[in-house]
Amino acid sequence: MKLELISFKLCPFAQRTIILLNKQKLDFELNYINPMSPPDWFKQISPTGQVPLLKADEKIIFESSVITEFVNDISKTNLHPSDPIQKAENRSWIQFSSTLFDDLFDIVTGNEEKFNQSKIALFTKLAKIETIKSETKFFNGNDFNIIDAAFAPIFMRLSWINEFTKQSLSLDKLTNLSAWSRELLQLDVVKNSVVEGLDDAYYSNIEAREGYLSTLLID
Ligand SMILES: N[C@@H](CCC(=O)N[C@@H](CS)C(=O)NCC(=O)O)C(=O)O
Repeated sequence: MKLELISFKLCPFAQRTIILLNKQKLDFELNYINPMSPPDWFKQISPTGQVPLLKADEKIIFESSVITEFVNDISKTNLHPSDPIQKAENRSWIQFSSTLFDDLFDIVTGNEEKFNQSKIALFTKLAKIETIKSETKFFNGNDFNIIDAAFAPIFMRLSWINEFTKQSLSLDKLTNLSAWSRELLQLDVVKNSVVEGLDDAYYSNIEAREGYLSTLLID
């Protein structure tokens, strides 16, 4: 099957799908667009106007959680729990994790008041995940699963923000999440899921947004 992923370099949702495609060692063509000014051909094939979008032969598959499950379905190794309850729980938390990006967007773009509100919202959610995350290496144990691919992009962005500021979004008090984040961010499959220099691009993005977070940047 011919796979082509349409992505955007800064997109955390697309990053999830790249992690899974690489983890499953599938061949795919990777093409970048800017979804804020999409080319006409993309508008014609994308129902939502959003990336990631996967072309599987001529079929169009969209929504990162659907793409990652599809990638898993066509692979030899299963990276989802086989127990239906555990699989459903994983799917619930994957969906929950997507809402963290809304808070992160407001943290990056908002004024001081919005920043503080969104930081509370983000950490309230993270605290909930902390209580259900066991002390195992990855979410479900010692093996990397789809849910790990779903969370890695948020941890990558939090670690960049902490590096660029004086730990303004530190995970230190959330010990299970800190350990999980460290495990994920050292994996090649996670490191190689973004283009080189994306951390600098993310720094520039924070600066360009001119929100409160940009005032916390250290050079
Ligand atoms: N629920 C979607 C969210 C994807 C998404 O928000 N993509 C952003 C880029 S990171 C996008 O394409 N934005 C353009 C738009 O919404 O028009 C998924 O999980 O795939």
